[in-house]
Amino acid sequence: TSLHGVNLIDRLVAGHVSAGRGERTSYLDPQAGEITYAALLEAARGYAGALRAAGVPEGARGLLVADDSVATVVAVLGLWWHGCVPVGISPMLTDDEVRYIAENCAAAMVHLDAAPKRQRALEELFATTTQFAGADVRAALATAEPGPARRPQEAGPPAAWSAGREALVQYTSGSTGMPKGVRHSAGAIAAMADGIGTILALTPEDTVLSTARMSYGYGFGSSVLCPLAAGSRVALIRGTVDVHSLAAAMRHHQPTVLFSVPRLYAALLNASGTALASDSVRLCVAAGENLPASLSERIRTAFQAELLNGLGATEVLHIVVGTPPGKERPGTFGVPVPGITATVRTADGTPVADGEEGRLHIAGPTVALGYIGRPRAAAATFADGGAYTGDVVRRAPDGTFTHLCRVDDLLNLGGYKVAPGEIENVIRGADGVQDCAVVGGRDADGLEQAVAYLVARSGSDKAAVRRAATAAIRSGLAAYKRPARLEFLNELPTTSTGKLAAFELRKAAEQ
Ligand code: 3SK
Repeated sequence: TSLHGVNLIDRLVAGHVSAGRGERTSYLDPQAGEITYAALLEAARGYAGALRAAGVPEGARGLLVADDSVATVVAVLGLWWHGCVPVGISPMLTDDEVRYIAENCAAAMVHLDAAPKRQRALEELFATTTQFAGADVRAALATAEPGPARRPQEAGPPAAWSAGREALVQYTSGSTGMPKGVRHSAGAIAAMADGIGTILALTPEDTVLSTARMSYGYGFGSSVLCPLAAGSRVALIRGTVDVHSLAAAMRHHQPTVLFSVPRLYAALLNASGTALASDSVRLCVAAGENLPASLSERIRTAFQAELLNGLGATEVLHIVVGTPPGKERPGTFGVPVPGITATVRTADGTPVADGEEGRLHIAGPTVALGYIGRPRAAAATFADGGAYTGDVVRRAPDGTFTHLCRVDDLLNLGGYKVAPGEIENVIRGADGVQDCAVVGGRDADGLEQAVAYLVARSGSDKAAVRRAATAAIRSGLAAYKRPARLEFLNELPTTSTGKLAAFELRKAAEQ
């Protein structure tokens, strides 16, 4: 990577075309079919031209409220081509969250690509904003005809990015308040290939399948940045992935590299035992949440493949600590990837000795530029020459890192960081609920799950309160945020100072 300039289009797409790999498949999309690198490049050019024709200024941010689709990748590449900053978020977010993010990042345009009902709601939400639609991109890919999202003749040459310039924004949830917009530099994107990229060692022969969604840091790296940098093929699954859609996609695409979260590996193994839908996988990547040692052994046995257990954070772009293939250490996250320095520090930033616990601090080229606004949160996270990931860890004398817990009280539910307060607020709104506290417990695979403790109003019927709480949870929370268990207590335990004794609930929830 030159310190001065990064041509993102060249690195991720055009370079493969000029190296004679233009006819190789870039994406296998359930709706658009098989798209070559050459077609991806032309679609990105068309999208960039359409942005220019619509008057979207260079340097502006563009908001993508979009499912995983080759059209979403085209939008990202088109924005980069035109010198704009993609901001990808999930259509599963609530209208309030989407509205907040659009304002927070000052989006100059939106690209919408969701299931039909959600798509209509989003189009109404953004009635006064310049809109692009995923369906138009797919239509243009199918026909190669100019359409609303395709004006190749209008595009200039792909923008040159200086390494330190903001090129990508990803939103991450906090324990309080609205999500924070993490600002990534073009240099960080380019540096991924020399960090986690060297461990993954993807090649043009690989077929990548990721259950992590592109609208989150893990998924964007696994379905866009890492495979495009290597010229690999990516098989996409649209919408939320469950064990059935994963098994079907594995059967159909025979991936060589699988990116997923421990929760889905567990669900797949629990559903199929060792009779997996595919024996094509050479590398399993597990990240997003802690991988218990027992589950890691089960994955290795079932897949008969290498296993990379990685720890990443949106603030550092992708996986920064991981178990290199061939050097598995079940129950640990392994060692820093090349180019990354990971240290364990006290609350005031002093490094601690091996064996002691502390906050994980990451320094290296993939550390983000900061947050959009939020100066206090930014000062707490981006400090001491790098970033704190929010994880409490310990480093052993052999250099391997073990995860202990989060610094904040965020729950990690299958890689999604969820604030207990958000779940509590929804449950408190249900008829007959007097109070509620949500803590993390463990499921049978040792993975974190949300457990809600409820106090019913006196005189109310607990069965009716349970029904009301369940209904409120169904209508008020995305599926991944829903508690696995609802338990009734006569009152919530408190400390001597009258605060919630969350540790008592956590202990109970572990059982
Ligand atoms: O664990 C995460 O949240 C994460 C975030 C960004 C990139 C990669 C990972 C695993």
